[in-house]
Amino acid sequence: MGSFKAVGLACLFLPLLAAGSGHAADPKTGPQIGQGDAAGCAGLAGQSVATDTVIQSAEYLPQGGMIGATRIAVPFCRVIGVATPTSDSHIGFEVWLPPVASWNGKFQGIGSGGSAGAISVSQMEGALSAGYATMSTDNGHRTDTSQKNGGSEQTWALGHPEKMVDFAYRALHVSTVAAKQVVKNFYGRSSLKAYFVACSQGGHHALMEASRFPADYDGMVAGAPAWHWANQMVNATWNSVAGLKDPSALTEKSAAILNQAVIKACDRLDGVEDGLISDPRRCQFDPATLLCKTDAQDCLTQVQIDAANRIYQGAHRSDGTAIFQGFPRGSERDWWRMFAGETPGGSAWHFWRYSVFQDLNFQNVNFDFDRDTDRGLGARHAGMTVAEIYNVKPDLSAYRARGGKLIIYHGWADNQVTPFATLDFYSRIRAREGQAGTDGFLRLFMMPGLGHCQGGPGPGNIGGASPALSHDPEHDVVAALDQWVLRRKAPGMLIAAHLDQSKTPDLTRPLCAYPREARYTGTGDIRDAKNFTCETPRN
Ligand SMILES: [Ca+2]
Repeated sequence: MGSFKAVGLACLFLPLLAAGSGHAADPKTGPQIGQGDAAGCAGLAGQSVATDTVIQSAEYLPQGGMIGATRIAVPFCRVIGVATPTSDSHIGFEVWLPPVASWNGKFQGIGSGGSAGAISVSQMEGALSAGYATMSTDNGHRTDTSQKNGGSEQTWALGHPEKMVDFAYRALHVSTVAAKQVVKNFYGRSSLKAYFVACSQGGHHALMEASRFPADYDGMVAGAPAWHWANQMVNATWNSVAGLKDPSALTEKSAAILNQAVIKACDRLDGVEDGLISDPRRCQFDPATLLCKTDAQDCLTQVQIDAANRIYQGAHRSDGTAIFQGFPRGSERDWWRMFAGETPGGSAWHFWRYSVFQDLNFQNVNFDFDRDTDRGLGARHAGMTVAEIYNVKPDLSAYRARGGKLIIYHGWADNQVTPFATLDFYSRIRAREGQAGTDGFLRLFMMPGLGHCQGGPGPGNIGGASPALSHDPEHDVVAALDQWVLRRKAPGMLIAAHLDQSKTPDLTRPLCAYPREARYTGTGDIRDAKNFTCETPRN
């Protein structure tokens, strides 16, 4: 019964694909890829596709080609546009359109990372190759690559409050509206469904869209969503202060020593000795046990122990009240990349100086967590507080009501966006919608041993930010979302892979929809997903 229904639905969409195409190939003679497409593409140039939004150029590339450092191996129409919703705005975006005959009928928006400021070319290539019409925006600014902190830099925000709003949520919305119109103009009909696929800053933007503009997308994949972004900037500053005061507080070596000790202490808590901690909330390792004694090797100084505890605990006021969640045990390995060095804190390094306080003399090392937290989150730009601009309101009821589906995933070993913030978001949605209401539109996958969006010892390849083993709904999170939206089959489990240095899979493991987790059956290879089942944890 279930499979019959699915097949029936799938067939329903096929006639639409052929019948709705504006300049489709003659089905009797087969696809004539390129002819109508080239003309249709050229015709987009100069069009006004939305309020204050124009297409600057449109070029048909019959052989694909190099875009930046990314090779595109399929033909497509490359559309470049700009939106200027305010006099201070300059939002660049690109839309890539497959030839009519190879379009899958759907649209996929692609997100960005860090402080954005660039078109996400390589992920657009993935969506295009899968047959999607796809879009990415620069979020209203271009990264100044001469800055030492690269894609985290925010010099563009100095004196440009509206650009902060563009970056926070407006650029993605106006780019999405424009791109959907481009799709309609090129193919002669609207896309069947619109998806947004993103991780990190893009995950933040996904939840912004779902809460502020619920009509824009039918389905979203939000990895490691930095949803509480302004508060997260406080926390990233908190985590950086120890190293700013004393560079020995957090080093590559100290992070590795701590990480190895944590894994050793907590690996077996999930019943499988595999170097992964299934749920770090069960791990209580105390870094003080690593305090250096005379002649000791692989130990930590008191300064290093204090810095680690600071990161575990999260930002606090002097009276002990929490400002933000800390990081889990098991996430230590790459802490030093994020919270030490010349420009620690990722986006937080520039956030206070260039964006929030607009004060080039402000030093993060002097951030007063009692005074500057409120002063910063409450600072007003473009008629709003910084918290209002950047933090997502955890209310997705309108998105749920319009039938939108959302898959969130987060690595338990993330060193940039704490997975505890995602659990906080999930619990706020569940408090509003109940468990059944939440399950009807939101699935969360917590991923043991995955770093920030990709990398780490755990199985993290599920599509989106990290290539999937195969593009079916069991292995590819975008295919799982597509199946959920089109066929009402919610993903209860995904099979994730870990790739070795030669890109060969050396571990597969089920990811289970939260709160379930993968449990070893007790027999067979612990690196093979088939020997695990999804179970509700006992504790
Ligand atoms: Ca384990």
